[in-house]
Amino acid sequence: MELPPPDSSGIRRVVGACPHDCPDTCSWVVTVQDGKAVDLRGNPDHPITRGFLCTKVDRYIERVYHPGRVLHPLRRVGAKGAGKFARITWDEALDEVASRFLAIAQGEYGPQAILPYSYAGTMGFVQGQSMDRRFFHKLGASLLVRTICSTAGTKGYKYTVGASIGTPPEAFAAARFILIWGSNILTSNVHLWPFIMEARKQGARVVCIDPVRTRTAAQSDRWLPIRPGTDAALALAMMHVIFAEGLEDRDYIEHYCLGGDLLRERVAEWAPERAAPLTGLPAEEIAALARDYATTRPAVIRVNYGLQRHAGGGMAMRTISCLPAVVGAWRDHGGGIQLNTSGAFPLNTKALECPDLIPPATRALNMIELGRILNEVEDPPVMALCIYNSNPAAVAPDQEEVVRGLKREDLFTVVLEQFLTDTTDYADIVLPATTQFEHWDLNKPYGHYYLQLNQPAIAPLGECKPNSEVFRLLAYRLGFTDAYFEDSDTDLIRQALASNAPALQGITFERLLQEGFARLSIPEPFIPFAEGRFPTPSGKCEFYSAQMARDGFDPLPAFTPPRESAESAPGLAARYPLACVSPPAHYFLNSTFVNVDHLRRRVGEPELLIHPEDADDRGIATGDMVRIFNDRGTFTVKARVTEGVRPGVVMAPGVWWGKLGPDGRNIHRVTSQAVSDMAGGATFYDCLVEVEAILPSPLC
Ligand SMILES: Nc1nc2c(c(=O)[nH]1)N[C@H]1C(S)=C(S)[C@@H](COP(=O)(O)OP(=O)(O)OC[C@H]3O[C@@H](n4cnc5c(=O)[nH]c(N)nc54)[C@H](O)[C@@H]3O)O[C@H]1N2
Ligand SMILES: Nc1nc2c(c(=O)[nH]1)N[C@H]1C(S)=C(S)[C@@H](COP(=O)(O)OP(=O)(O)OC[C@H]3O[C@@H](n4cnc5c(=O)[nH]c(N)nc54)[C@H](O)[C@@H]3O)O[C@H]1N2
Ligand code: SF4
Ligand SMILES: [Mo]
Repeated sequence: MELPPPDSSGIRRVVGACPHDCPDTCSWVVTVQDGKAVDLRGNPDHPITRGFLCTKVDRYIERVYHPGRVLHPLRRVGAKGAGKFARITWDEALDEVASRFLAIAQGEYGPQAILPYSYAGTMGFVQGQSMDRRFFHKLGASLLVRTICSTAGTKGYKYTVGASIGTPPEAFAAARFILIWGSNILTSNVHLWPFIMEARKQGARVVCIDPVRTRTAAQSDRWLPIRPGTDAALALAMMHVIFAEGLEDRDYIEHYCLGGDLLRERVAEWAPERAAPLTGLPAEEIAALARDYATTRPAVIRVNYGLQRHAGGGMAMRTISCLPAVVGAWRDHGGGIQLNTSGAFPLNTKALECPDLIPPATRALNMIELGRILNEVEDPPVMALCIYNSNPAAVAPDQEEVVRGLKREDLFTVVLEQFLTDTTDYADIVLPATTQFEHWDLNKPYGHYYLQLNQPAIAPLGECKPNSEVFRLLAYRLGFTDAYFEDSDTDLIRQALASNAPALQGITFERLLQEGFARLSIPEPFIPFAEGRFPTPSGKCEFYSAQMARDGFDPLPAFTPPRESAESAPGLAARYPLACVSPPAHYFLNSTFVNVDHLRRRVGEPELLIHPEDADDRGIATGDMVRIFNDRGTFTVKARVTEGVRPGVVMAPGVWWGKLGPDGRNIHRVTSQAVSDMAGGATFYDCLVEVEAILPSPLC
């Protein structure tokens, strides 16, 4: 592997990129002495990172050199789930994986009985979506639809705005009204916060809409504790007030939007009094919010994915994303909305993934239905699972079903991992994976407009290999001799950048090697839709979407109640009256970092936040161990009674490793595999539960 040379003192400083699934995609600087990483800090030259990393990745060195790192291949020796392994060589491991894959592919079930399962353990293109895809496409494996995070909201936003493009973070500094909608910025998007602070210094007001008084809500001027899954009703009522009081930007609507009159008619049905009981927010508050939003300029919304993990999540995002066009906020530097910025990066994913290799009629399986896939899918059943960049035994919904599937004796499971997670406990073979310090990658963000190169800083620890290399070696063993399996990691990065798209002009591998990161070639300041030109079919912001009608949706903004709510399922709500959300914990990143002792100590233990009214009804006090349950399952945590959640809502911060919690389980014992309205998205915040105190067993 090529490593950058040391300076005369033997110290090297290597610019890389944080690989984690986070909108900020920080640029970092690793200091290496005698081949060991000794310091890590945020790149001070990067305009978004601005010299600091978050509290989790500040401990990345501890994670890299953690005694729990998997350093050589392992073969299972105990029962599935016991996590007992013996060391084997790479040759033995690769031979076994290759021969099992080959036997399945050539046997009665065929190659579609093999399923890759990966998500965003690393967001890098090389280690996340290149050689792996080539390998599985060539093999003819089943395709995985990667829905666990964001597909419903992304689709809803796309119907309205056209692509995942929005207000740049830097522009938030110019805003005077900032609406934080289902986003815990201080925890999950912390590099946006300094820009919000700058705006505040200039007098901006900050309002936060969240069922939970998060760190971000607590720092905002106003917290609106909405009932989960009802955001579309709030947005419709806001638009009602805006149109009823003539606060809309008629000129913007006329020139740059489609369906203004139809939208006006639709929202006429949505007086705040109708939305109030649904959202749990007083009608006057809704009206006041609408007026503030419509009359303060520039006004910007930071919306995030929490609110789309519900039955109507796609439609909710579609509806909210109409707001900036209704009031003409897109005109202003500092106005608009940000959900995701990744649609602005025209990287050549086709070259990386070689989708042309996919055999015709290959089936696609939805990752959030892993439990169902492993236990119920036939024709062919899944007989081999190859998991990398993901920890499904901890993060996937309906854990009881997931674990039942992973325990199948006839299932061959190989996991590429850095650690022995809840998932590796069920693996037949574990392959040791490098970390971001040890491999090349190219990292695009989803919360800003800079592209980052990750250079390796240290040699791989132990016998670890990058994912890309594992798939190259497996391809070789399966006799795939095509030239595209020979591409090196740096070849792959060059291929990703090979594009005539204007936004990538001037961004080359050589330049990234020199500079570490590069801003897309887009105007400065970037005010994407000041003069319309939306990347929708009509070129306008689509309040009315013919495409939605063709896809079987209401073509106008609408409200779909949560699947598990008094509105949709009164019987269920009577038995399980509490709506349970499980958003990111401050010191973990999904299930990553749970095993880093320093960070786990900061969190303490798995807990459940519950409102005093709900706690009193159940005789629960802070510190009590409680059982959270519904028809899908049950798990144990410690209660914290707080007014920081609204009555009727409980919050269990995610995502603990079950095996590091009190009963070997986590929140996903109660979540469901049901899909959202759009793009098969996850609905694990659409989840009714009951909670009871666990009484100490009587002494006898
Ligand atoms: N520290 C930390 N940072 C992270 C992560 C992490 O695990 N830890 N995860 C990363 C990943 S993968 C992602 S996708 C992003 C996610 O980042 P966020 O989008 O900020 O996280 P979400 O889980 O989407 O939840 C955001 C907020 O939405 C609220 N919420 C839940 N349901 C609703 C609802 O129906 N309506 C409204 N208005 N609010 C609701 C939750 O209470 C939560 O405070 O963060 C990334 N950053
Ligand atoms: N209840 C609840 N559930 C959730 C969420 C929530 O907020 N609440 N968040 C959801 C969301 S938004 C998401 S995105 C998903 C995320 O779910 P996952 O994508 O599974 O993410 P992580 O839990 O971070 O696990 C990633 C794993 O990849 C491994 N890894 C990292 N880098 C590499 C590498 O280079 N090679 C290999 N082989 N492995 C690597 C890490 O060690 C880690 O174990 O979880 C979802 N599940
Ligand atoms: S997790 Fe996010 S905030 Fe933390 S270092 Fe990585 S990109 Fe930056
Ligand atoms: Mo995510």
